[in-house]
Amino acid sequence: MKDKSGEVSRLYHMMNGSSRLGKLAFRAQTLVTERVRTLSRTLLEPSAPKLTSDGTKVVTVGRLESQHLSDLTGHAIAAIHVKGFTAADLADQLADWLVERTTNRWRLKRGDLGFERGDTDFLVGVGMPLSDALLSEDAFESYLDDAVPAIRRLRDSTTQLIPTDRLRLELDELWPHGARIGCLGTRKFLSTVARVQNPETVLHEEGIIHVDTSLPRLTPDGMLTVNSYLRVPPSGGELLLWNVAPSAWDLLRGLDAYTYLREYRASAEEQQRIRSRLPEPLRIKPEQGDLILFNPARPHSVRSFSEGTRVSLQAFIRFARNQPLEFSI
Ligand SMILES: O=C(O)CCC(=O)C(=O)O
Ligand SMILES: [Fe+2]
Repeated sequence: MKDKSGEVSRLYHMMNGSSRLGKLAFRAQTLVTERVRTLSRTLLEPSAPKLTSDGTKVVTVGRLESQHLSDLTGHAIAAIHVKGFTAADLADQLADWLVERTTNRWRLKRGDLGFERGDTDFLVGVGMPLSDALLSEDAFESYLDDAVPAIRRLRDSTTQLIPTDRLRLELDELWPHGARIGCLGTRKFLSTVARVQNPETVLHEEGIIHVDTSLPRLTPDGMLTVNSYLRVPPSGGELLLWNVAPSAWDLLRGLDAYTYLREYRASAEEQQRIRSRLPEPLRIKPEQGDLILFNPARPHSVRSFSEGTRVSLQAFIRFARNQPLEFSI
């Protein structure tokens, strides 16, 4: 451990509840989680009310503009689908390079059994996903140590501008306060992870419905997820996105479902229970080279496919009023 008394240690312990402040936060979170768990058991019963759609749509465009970003961060639209963001030859080149280097598997929660390494939706070619980085302080150190080398390995695999970098440049131009990579002190976060999915790595036909932010709501400050699709299967592999959330009434009724969703519940039964509380999802079919941005506080999943490979670069981007966009953990 390099930095026991430093910022990494503080952040890690804050997130995992071992500093005094962290312990308090952790205890409060545990109490709320327990309360919500009790509610979940009742509210996820078949008679519980469904969440309703807020009517927001996917906007399909040829180029990203400022208006699209303000509509997305203002929750006026559900997603931005940018067609042909990455040229096919570059997408192929990066996908080949990534498929060769793919090693790790993600961890997912399976019922009450806790996190397991094993059958999960994604394999990882570059960078460490947050779920792995937060397993231990050493893992978090390795995540930070490897953040810049990892993106440089990907960048060095081609002479062209990789989609992660192009997106960062465009966001810097489009967002009033610019865009940058988030950091902890002087150490940068990772600006993308690479994901490789094969038919056998996708757990359920309709994927695992989940949310990626701890806040069970859409707020003026929040997070976006962005995916660059480098290779897609001939059929299947759609992104399913549930445009539920903004009304206070929906939030109250939906709190149970959101907590459940945040826990990446992967058993077929749990997925079915979540699905039964949601309306029909929006179905987005990415093609090679497309880029899709949406708020991962909205439930989403990736549909299964029976042949081919699905290779994508994914990043989380935090947004807040009067602040730069930040590529983040
Ligand atoms: O691969 C995708 O289409 C979406 C992946 C996902 O879960 C996310 O971006 O948060
Ligand atoms: Fe996600």
